[in-house]
Order: sequence, then C-alpha cells, then structure tokens
Amino acid sequence: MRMWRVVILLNLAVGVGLLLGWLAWGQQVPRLERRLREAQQSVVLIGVERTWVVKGVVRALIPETRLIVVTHEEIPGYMPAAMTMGFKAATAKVFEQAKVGDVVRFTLKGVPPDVQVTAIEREGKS
Ligand SMILES: [Cu+2]
Repeated sequence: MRMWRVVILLNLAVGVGLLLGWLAWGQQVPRLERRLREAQQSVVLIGVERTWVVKGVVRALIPETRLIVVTHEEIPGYMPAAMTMGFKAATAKVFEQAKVGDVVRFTLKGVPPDVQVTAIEREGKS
C-alpha cells in the first residue's frame, strides 16, 4: 500500500471514531441533564432549616412527648411519599390544638430530621 493511502485511511478511521464519540456524547448530555434535574428535585438539604406546610389527618396524640401522629401527604424534598408518623409539637399550645380525627394543615419547621410542628390548623373532620 502506498504511504498516502495509509495516511488517508488512518485519518478516516480517526474521523469516524471522533464522529461516533461526538454523536454518543451528544445524546448523553441531555440524558445527564435530565437526571441531574431529577436528583436536585428529590435532594434532602442537610443542615439547612426548612419550612413546609403539610396536609394530614391526626391519628393519635402522645402527651408525654408532645407527639402528634399524623397521616401526611408527600413533603417535597423531605418525604417522597405519604405515610403515618409522629411529629413533635414545638409548644404545648400547638399540641393542644390537635385533635384525633381532625383533617389539618400544619407547619413543619426545622433542620431535617429534627423538625417540629410549629402551627396546626383544623380544616375539617375525617
Ligand atoms: Cu413522614
């Protein structure tokens, strides 16, 4: 084979390789951007005080620990799904406002996972 043919073939091989790589990465970038966006939405910010207003139903009250057990809806950036669990009332006054069976809207405030109910408002009865 002549030298110039070898050079052209090598150049072609490199060119095709670069093109394929560029195409593969070009498709990879939007996919990575989408995954990054998804990850950012579900991220739990650690060490940052946050506030949420959450809807729920009061299931039980534990006065000894001022715990309000609620079935709450999703809490964006903290709890990805609805569940039943207990939250501590910040004050005795807030705790006294909760009644078992109430449909409530409550304010959750704190540095996760150390959050407390700072306000609770009755919206109806379950
Ligand atoms: Cu929860």
